[in-house]
Amino acid sequence: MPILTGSAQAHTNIALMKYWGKENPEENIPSTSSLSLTLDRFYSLTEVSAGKEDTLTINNLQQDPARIHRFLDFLRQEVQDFPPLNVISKNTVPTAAGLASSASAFAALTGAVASYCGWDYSLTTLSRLARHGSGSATRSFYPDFAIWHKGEDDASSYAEHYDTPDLPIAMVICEVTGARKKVSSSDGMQRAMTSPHYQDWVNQSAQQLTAMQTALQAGDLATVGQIAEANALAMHDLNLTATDRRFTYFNQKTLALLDAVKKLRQEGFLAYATVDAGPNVKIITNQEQAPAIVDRMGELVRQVKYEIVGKGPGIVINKAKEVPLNEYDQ
Ligand code: 2P0
Repeated sequence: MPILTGSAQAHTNIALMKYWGKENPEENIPSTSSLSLTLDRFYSLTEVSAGKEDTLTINNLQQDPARIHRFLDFLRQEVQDFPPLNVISKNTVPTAAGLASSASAFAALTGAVASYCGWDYSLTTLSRLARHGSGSATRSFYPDFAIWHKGEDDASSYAEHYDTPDLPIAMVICEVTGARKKVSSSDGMQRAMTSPHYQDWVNQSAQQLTAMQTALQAGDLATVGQIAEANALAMHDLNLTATDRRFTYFNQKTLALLDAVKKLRQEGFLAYATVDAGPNVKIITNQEQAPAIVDRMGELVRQVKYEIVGKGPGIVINKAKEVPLNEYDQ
């Protein structure tokens, strides 16, 4: 007997303007709009088919399905009922090490369910739905740049493609450790919101977003990098100055990498840093300089894995297909 499978592939994204704080935690509505670059190298390829209960397998390992189960139940109530699903995912993103694995994971899962159920929704609708699984997933539906409009309610908080002239942007991922992060993004954001600097962050972020959009339209990658670095450091300042359980994602290597990026700039490189919910640093640069940056960073900070990434594609949602049971590899 054949079984019906739905599948989708979504690439991860790195925010140049961060999402860090929720105006409405129940609905995952953020306090700020954010803007990201979709990456070419890291993605989630997810397949779903009916099972006895919701299960999750990532890279051939069974995982706790609690979080995807909550999200699938949300979709069942919000959109349409569907049976319990076996979710099988291939994930090339270092999981939970601050490389935003939940972004590609929840975008691909939303796409796979849409494929399975035959939903013919727009990407903005799927982006809005994916927001309930993970905020950063809203941005993983689009190629190149995406902007997540914070909105003010469920209907208005979703991401869309952000069109720019063809920019030679590249990133150098400086991977310090593949270890799981200690403070989840949701918990980190909750703590960050207790910082006395929080309202300033929200106000400044709106101004930075406008300036970033101007720089992107002008193809001015130095200004894009400058704003992204300032925005990321302000985000991490919130964690350090939280009045409720202050913390940091930085470790010694993170600090060494940030220093090295500054040094590279003094040496004339186009190099600006951004850091997410983990110790890894991502250097914003252009395609031409990226290989020399890898070489120079390798001299300055050792025992770090350097990888060049570029602009990535939008989500691919496959048509559901019938697979003979004996070919179906679980
Ligand atoms: C971002 N991050 O804009 C920010 C910057 C990490 C640092 O979005 O609670 O896993 O699931 O909505 O999407 C990571 O947070 O958080 C994230 P939830 P998510 O990329």
